Amino acid sequence: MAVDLLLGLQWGDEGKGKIVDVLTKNYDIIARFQGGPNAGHTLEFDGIKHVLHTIPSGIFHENSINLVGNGVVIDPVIFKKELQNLDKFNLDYKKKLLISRKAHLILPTHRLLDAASEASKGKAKIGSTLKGIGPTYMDKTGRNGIRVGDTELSDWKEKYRALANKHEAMIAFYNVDIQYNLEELESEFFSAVKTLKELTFIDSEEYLHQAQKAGKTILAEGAQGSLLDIDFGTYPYVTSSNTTAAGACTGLGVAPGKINEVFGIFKAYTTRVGSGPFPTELFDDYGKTMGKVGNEFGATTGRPRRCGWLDLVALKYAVQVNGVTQLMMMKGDVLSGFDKLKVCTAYKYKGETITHLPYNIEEENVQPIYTEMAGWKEDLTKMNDASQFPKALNDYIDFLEEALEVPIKIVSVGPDRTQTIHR
Ligand code: 2SA
Ligand code: MG
Repeated sequence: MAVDLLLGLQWGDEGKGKIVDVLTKNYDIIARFQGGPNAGHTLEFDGIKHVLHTIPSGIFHENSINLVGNGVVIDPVIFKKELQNLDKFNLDYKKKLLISRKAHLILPTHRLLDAASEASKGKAKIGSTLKGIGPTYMDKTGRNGIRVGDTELSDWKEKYRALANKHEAMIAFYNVDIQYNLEELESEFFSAVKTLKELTFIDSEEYLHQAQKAGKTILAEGAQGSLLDIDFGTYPYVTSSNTTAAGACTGLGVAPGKINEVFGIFKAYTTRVGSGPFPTELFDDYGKTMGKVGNEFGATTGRPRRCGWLDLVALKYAVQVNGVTQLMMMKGDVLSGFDKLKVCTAYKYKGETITHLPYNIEEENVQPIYTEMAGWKEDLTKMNDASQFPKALNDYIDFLEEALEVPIKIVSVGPDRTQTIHR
């Protein structure tokens, strides 16, 4: 049986959580393959809004198994809080949540190192979520990390101590003002590890292999977005994992040939939270309206998101890198009432017009070239069939489909599960 992938095609916050939740009923297993508590996946149903960080977005569906894969980094402290938030839903999550032994742990000192690194960079800071993501992946690739499976070994606390001591020396080396009480942080950490150990740890690649053999359906849920990919994103203003399709292979142990559909999620406009280049960013009333109507605040940190027009050059790049087979457009409803819409279809780059994403998309290098389109006035949020769409919205969708050469199969017209229109 095949594995389907669901990925964000921009700088994150495209609405992946909502779509996973909508699609979950079709899958036996939902698996996260990268990122960690930097993610904020928002789900809304039955009048309740819920934000997940590390736990896969299938947790609210009765029959799906939710797997945290080897490519994910887990902060036991945040994970424990996420579990506590689930308590009110009366889910039997212990049966539905599996953790890969090979997933790496975020230690309290990883979070401190993240803060120290950001503080040392001054204006050049990445604008990280300060969840310790970068330092944890650094220890993973540097072969110093502590994995979930280590906590089952008798000597893991010694390994922990050695690594935390090294981190403390590194924090001192940064020579920035970071206040902390490690004893307190550690007692919270070890108590949270205990809670984590109440869940089932598995050799997840073997589990997924057997599940595929048994004909189970699997959806791999990405976090952040393609333009934050460590290799293909706007480096160094990226996250520290592979957010693109290839990340699902390494983050779950799924063979490339087993990947079937690649669902690419994008917003009808663009947002970015944190630092880094953003060619179509708006500083005018159009951008402010997107932020306000779209409620564009980080789901994890509460930071306001930067907003701008849709960038087709960047989106096309993401479609190609991921091999997207179906597109899903989110938040078209936010654009209702705009007198005009603009879509970036090319860049002016070193005096030339280009339609691919160049090495450096800093402001001084690229200027967006726009195609202007008519806006629509109609409120989309109560619509339940594509036949009700206004002409201007259909024109917008057709224009994008033609440029991206992939069909837009879902148009979301509001945050709720039910506000999802299939085409
Ligand atoms: P990090 O913490 O090391 O991964 O940060 C590196 C960059 O990646 C960006 N990043 C994100 N961008 C959008 N959404 C993310 N998740 C949260 C959300 C973010 C929030 O869903 O809203 O609440 O602020 C996310 N996670 C990481 C980050 O902004 C840096 O640019
Ligand atoms: Mg988010």
